[in-house]
Amino acid sequence: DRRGHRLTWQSYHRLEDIHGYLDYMAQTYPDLCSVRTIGNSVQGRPIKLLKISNGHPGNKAIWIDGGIHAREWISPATVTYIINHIVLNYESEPRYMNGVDWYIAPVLNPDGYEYSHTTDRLWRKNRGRSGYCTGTDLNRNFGYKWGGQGASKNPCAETYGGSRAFSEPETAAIQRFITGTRAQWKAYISFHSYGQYILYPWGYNRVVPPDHKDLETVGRQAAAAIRSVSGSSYRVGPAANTLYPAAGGSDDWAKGTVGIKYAYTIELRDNGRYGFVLPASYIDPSAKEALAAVRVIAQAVERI
Ligand code: ING
Ligand code: ZN
Repeated sequence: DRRGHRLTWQSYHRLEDIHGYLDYMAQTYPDLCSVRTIGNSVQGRPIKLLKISNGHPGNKAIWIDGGIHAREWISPATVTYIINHIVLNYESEPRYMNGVDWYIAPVLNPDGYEYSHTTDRLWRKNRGRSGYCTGTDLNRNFGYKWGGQGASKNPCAETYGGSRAFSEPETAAIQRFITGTRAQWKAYISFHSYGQYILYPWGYNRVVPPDHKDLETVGRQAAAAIRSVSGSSYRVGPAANTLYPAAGGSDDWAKGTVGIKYAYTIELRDNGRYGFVLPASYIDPSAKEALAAVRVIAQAVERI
């Protein structure tokens, strides 16, 4: 068994430290935390998820993920920071935070994440082989409007959507877990970088869902909360209109197929100065502002 863990929020860590931390949290706070492997990557690495719950039967469920894209290191660092905050401050948090079953997966693309540490810092996709090229863009591999605009059919492209929806074990694991877990899913938050955006569906096309006003309102409240904790500005809007059209993204699937109301992709820091290679000194401020956004979404979930 594990005494302690090696994770900090002063530097970026390898997968082993992040997974060791999740195991440590489950061992140290067994009444609150449980860890589960929801599947394995192409190369056989576990995809781990921490559930944080007080076990009350009426709880709403919120999904948070990070590390869909290998090079976006600020994402797993932010997601583990959020875990740490929720668990260590559990008793003093308001009901909108502990009336939630949190399902949090910090590294959805463990092979790519490790590859970005060992070999190619700017690797984005997973590590599945497709003929002459390697990697599927996991954020083009989800099954709502799969294969549309902004996803490539060329296996060598950075935005290759895969041979079919959920062709990759990493996305298939998420699909299986979310659709197979009896939970009152109300929010789905996927952390990426960079650019400082709070995006909501649709990504596949320049149209918006019927309740887009609710997503816009909560998104703006989240951006305002971020501004008040750090002064950073985040733009809010539907993904295809605000950034670019991209079919097969996780938030489109969460909303379009599963019906999770508050589905967001949050693009963390920065605005392009460092881009994906954000220095570790930014983990703390970036994670603090992301936590402010998560709080706002949790308050919206409480009101549903
Ligand atoms: N950006 C996202 C990407 O997958 C995105 C933008 C968000 C697309 C939501 C589709 C839906 O391209 C990064 N930085 O990965
Ligand atoms: Zn990304």
